Amino acid sequence: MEEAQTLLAAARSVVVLTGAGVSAESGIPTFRGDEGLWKSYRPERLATPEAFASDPRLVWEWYAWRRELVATRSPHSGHVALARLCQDRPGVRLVTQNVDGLHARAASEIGSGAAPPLELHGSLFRVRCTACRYRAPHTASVDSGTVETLPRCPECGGLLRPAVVWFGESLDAAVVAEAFRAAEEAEVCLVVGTSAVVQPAAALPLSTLRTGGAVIEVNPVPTPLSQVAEVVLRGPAGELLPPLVEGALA
Ligand code: BJW
Ligand code: ZN
Repeated sequence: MEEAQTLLAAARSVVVLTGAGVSAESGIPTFRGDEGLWKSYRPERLATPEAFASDPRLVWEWYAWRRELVATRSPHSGHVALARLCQDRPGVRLVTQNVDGLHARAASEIGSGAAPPLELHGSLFRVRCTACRYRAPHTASVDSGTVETLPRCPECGGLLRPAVVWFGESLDAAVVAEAFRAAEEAEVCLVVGTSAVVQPAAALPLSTLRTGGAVIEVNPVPTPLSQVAEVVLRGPAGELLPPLVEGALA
């Protein structure tokens, strides 16, 4: 812990990459692992454009369930610690694979004016049209009972879909470019709660390493990144991030 605090305290530029594990202690299931969502739902049935094209009702049902779950949950001490780090240190950029919006909620809870997190995989609370370029925030509840009740585009009447990035889809090029720029400039990449297997997100810490920076990993279990990390903190984000950030900001 001390080594991680010292590294983080000394770094002028930091990129933080988070994954589903950072929200686990808020009661939001991760994807992989024993308790993960993929244990009960096959990714190719739900998180691909092909799945949506073949059964939009089923896919919307899954997303409606996750939206409702997230709406009842709150950011925990780990989210708040990261929000504080971003607030106090202008050189820190937060990049998340999560679609739950909890980092932004934590930032708003503490009144942070820091740049919003870069959301690599989109958001559960935005939609886009499958037929035109319409995109918008969307928090209203979705009736996924039948295809007829699914949300429709106000511009063209096309079917709306969650504005998240599914397997085989490209990420927003501007968001990816900004995330890689931050990772390349960073002296430290703090990686929290990701299995580090999904590309291109998993390559971000490698960019930091390539340009001479160091990786700190926070995860209860080993990942492919563990062997290249300078420091590995084994344990849950909610327990480890508050002392890590407190020490780095002291
Ligand atoms: C805790 C904790 C606690 C628990 N505290 N930690 C072969 C090689 C390389 C790449 C590919 C390949 N074949 C295909 C690809 C490309 C593919 C990919 O990477 N696949 C790999 C699986 C192999 N990538 C893509 O398709 C991406 N697009 C792309 O590459 O475009 C170009 C292209 C186009 C066409 C063809 C090929 C390329 C898009 C990826 C989109 C990912 N989308 C999802 C769903 C988003 C929407 C939704 O949420 O529904 O994003 S999948 C899912 O995985 C979600 C997550 O953001 C993402 C990453 O998961 P994450 O966050 O790491 O979660 P977990 O569950 O895996 O891990 C949780 C971790 O937390 C664990 O380590 C726990 O130990 C830990 N943890 N409790 C701290 N309390
Ligand atoms: Zn439309």
